[in-house]
Amino acid sequence: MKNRNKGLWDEDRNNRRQFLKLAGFGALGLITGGAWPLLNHSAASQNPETIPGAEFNPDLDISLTARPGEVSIFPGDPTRVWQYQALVHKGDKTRVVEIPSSYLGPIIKMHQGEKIRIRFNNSIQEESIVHWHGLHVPAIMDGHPRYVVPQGQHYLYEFEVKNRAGTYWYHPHPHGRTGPQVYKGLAGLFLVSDEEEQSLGLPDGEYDIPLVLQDRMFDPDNQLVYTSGHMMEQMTGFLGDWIMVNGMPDFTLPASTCAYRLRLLNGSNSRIYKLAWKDGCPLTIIGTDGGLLERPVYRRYAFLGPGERLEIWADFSDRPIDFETSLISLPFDTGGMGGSRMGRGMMMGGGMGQNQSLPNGAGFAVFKIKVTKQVKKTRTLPEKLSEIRPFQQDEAVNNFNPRQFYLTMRHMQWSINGRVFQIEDVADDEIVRLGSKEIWEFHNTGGGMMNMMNMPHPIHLHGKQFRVIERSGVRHDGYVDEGWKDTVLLMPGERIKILVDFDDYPGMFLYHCHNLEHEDMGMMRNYFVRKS
Ligand SMILES: [Cu+2]
Repeated sequence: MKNRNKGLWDEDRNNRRQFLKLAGFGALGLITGGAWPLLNHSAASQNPETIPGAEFNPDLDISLTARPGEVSIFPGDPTRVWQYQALVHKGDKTRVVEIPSSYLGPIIKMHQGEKIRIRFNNSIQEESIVHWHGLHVPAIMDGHPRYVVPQGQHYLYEFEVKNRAGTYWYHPHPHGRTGPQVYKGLAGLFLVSDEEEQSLGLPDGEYDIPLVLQDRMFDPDNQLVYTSGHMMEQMTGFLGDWIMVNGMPDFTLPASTCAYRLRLLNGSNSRIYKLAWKDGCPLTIIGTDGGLLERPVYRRYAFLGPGERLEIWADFSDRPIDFETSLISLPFDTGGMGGSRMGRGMMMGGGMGQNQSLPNGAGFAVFKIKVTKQVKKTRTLPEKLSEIRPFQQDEAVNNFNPRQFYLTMRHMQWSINGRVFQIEDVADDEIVRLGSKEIWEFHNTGGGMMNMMNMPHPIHLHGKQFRVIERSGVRHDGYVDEGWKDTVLLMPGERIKILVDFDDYPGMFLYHCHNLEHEDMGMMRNYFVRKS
């Protein structure tokens, strides 16, 4: 079966390449099993120069299938989920790491400069496409919703991993259905290493722990409940009452008496975590979305919005056996709806539904760490982690006139500059020039209605890592804006200026709120990187 499939794949690929060549396109991004439904609006914007051609020779060649499955999460009935499942066709099999008994997809591990081919197969009953969150890839490889493929069809990804070492991830990106698809289990980590990182001697192997934080809700039969049918729930975003770590409830990390690198991803649909150690010790933060910071930073607590990552150095070398601690999420005020301050269902006739049983901003334990093993392994936290060039704000072509984006509610719909997502729509003020650096300023102005509609929005840019140059209107601390970012959390009233370098890869990319229910509602727009 496997071989037969592979044969079909190769044949299909060759046919399509041939077809595209005839059609005047240099290479292939999309494979469909039958017709070519997306040619009209996808191939036309492909740029042959930025797409690997037929000579593409991957270091790792895998299939990644989204399909229905079952996992045992609680005693009793297994939970029906959707999962990514991988099969290695070529390359080192240890680069694809399954998380045992988790709905999460496998962890894909790549080194900077390596090439990867991913044959995405869609075996769920609705359209889907995969986005590589944080990775710097050509537009056609980025998983834009216009490239969705229906059940039974495929999409071929081929790209070189250009990113710095860091914790990236992948998840579906079909318009209007990202929230439910991620919620059902479709997500996985994509870890990148590079030489700079490897020279540091950071904790590795069993001391390098990925931790995907998500919240879920279950019915009495252990089945996932997704409560976003109600408009108010769509407005706030889904909030579950079970905190899952790597797909498991009540998670405890058994630790040894040594230093750990904890890689945290907020893979929740809309929950924000205000992370802290239970004992009040500061967090030692060594990395964010786009990899290691220049130097470790220390915070009493740190926000982690949906889509964001934080890497923490945690050293248990002077702890006794049986020592226990927890990473907790502290209570905080979200400044309006969906917050801990606002009563559940207040003014909304109780219509907020059950998803407010653990509101955004509530405090809870995320996971426990228990020291169970004595080891002699001394690691010293490096004083310097990486080389990060200070940003030069005046290099931006619009230094004195940043591009403005207002996050507002319009006709009971979240929008950006009053616009909602249209699959092909790019406004004049959403076109940037290839090779330019720009400052983009986002304003979380709120939704009016006496601040009832004020909500945090984690803003994510596709295809790019950027630098945060200024955050204002701030009523919270605990942001980690250092280093390279692809997602930034804006609390109500806040403004953020970021510096983006559109140095390569022309074409259409997305920017959007990573509260997945907001995104599905249309709080997402295209931006277009134009050549010349
Ligand atoms: Cu939002």
